[in-house]
Amino acid sequence: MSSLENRIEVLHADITTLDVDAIVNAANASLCGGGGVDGAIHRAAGPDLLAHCRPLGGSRPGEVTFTPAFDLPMKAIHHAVGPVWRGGNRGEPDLLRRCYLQACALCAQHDLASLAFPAISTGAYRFPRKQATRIAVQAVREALAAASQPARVVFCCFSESDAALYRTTLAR
Ligand code: AR6
Repeated sequence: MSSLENRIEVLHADITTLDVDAIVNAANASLCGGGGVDGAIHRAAGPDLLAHCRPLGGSRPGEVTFTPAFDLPMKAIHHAVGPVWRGGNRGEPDLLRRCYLQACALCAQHDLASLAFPAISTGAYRFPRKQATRIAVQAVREALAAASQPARVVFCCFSESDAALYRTTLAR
């Protein structure tokens, strides 16, 4: 297996356009779509995704739900419900960390070689970006060290400043 850092990549892109086996959605607890990256993923995956998600009955912060990707070219979507930032003393860091760990664990379960993450909770859910990035990098490093799948993880950033923050954090 190649070294840990060779298995991690930072891209500035729309996550729906990536060539990976699975993408992570920054979903809400309803799993029925919303704005931000969730809206973009539901639009690109088509109405069958919502039809599939509705009967699932929702999810909870820190949990990740596996679905097919429907009209998207990936094999799967991992719907992570990140925590809403409420000051940081309500378990937000641990809930965010669990999203990253569980999304990686689903790749091991389903034999998916590559996984792309958006910056979960850092948009509408207002998690501070620097802290969220540190948590994301640390959790992904831990998951990659423990398993051969996913072989490759992409941190998919929607702005160049987010991508720079990930690169700096990874360089530490
Ligand atoms: N590709 C990659 N990243 C994106 C894309 C995209 N197409 N679009 C936005 N981002 P957010 P949250 C980035 O708000 O904070 C939704 O309404 C964005 O710039 O999408 O976890 C859900 O339904 C930011 O860096 O997710 C929930 O109700 C990051 O994705 C709520 O928002 C996350 O921003 C979840 O809030």
